Amino acid sequence: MQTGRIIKLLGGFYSVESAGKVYETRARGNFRNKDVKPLVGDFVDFENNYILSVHERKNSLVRPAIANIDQVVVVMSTVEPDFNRNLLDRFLVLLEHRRIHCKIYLTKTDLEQLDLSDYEKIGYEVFTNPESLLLDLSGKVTVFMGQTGVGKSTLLNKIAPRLDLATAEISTALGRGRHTTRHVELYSVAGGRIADTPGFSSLDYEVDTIPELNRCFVEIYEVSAHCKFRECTHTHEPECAVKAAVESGEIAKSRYDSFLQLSSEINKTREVYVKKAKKQ
Ligand SMILES: Nc1nc2c(ncn2[C@@H]2O[C@H](COP(=O)(O)OP(=O)(O)OP(=O)(O)O)[C@@H](O)[C@H]2O)c(=O)[nH]1
Ligand SMILES: [Mg+2]
Ligand SMILES: [Zn+2]
Repeated sequence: MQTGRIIKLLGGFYSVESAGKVYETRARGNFRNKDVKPLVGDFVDFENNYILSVHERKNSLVRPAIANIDQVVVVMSTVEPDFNRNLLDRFLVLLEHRRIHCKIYLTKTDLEQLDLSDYEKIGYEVFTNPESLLLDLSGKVTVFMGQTGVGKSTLLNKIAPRLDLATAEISTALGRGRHTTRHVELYSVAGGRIADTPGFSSLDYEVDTIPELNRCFVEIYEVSAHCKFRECTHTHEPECAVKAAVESGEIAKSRYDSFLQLSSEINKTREVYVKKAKKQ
């Protein structure tokens, strides 16, 4: 029996790397934890090209399906597709929820500039050039996520030209509703591993309670300790420290707006759920 790490999933085959060699394996036969589907990034025990078991994960994502991630770089473009603060906040909420360290990379700054200092202020590193990002990859598994067409594959090709990943004109990528990048693979780059991922058209931020949403907006969470009510929703309550911080400009209005929008989405989903439960 050997232990290794899954670095690629393609056509039902898991490529497992062990001691510098890559083995093509499958997950069936005497696979022990059948309820756990092996993911790229998983550490596994395998024998005769069959995965026997999956080691415990430190974290994972559903889309892309990758486990044991050290950091996610959320890739956003200034234009084409247009920069969207609400979408960025949805990414950040998902990653805070999954407790995965995240950074922001801004592309297409040659076409338009954008000031993201409000995100830096609340603790998210913002990158705009491949060189500084390269320094940050060693010893880590870094996953690049972002809407289709923002330039994830283009960025990775700049970081590691030998990858030669397929890229597409934005019109083609968005127009046909298909993604240029299709499978999940961890590439060895700059002493670490990186994964390009397919873009998507909608994002599930997975949070379904207001207290958890509160925790996932890091600066709102910090300030909310000073709200009069412990369960403050930062909407109608008196002596709300969050609303005061928005008014004073300490909390960005756009972040507060995202918080309110996601709150109302969560409340709506819960209402539907409660109604259904009552009917039964
Ligand atoms: N001007 C400019 N164009 C860019 C930049 N980065 C990417 N592009 C263009 O944007 C288009 C989409 O780039 P891709 O790298 O394929 O985007 P992607 O995020 O990998 O898209 P999916 O694989 O579909 O998720 C291509 O035409 C790129 O040439 C940039 O920094 N500046
Ligand atoms: Mg791509
Ligand atoms: Zn409050």
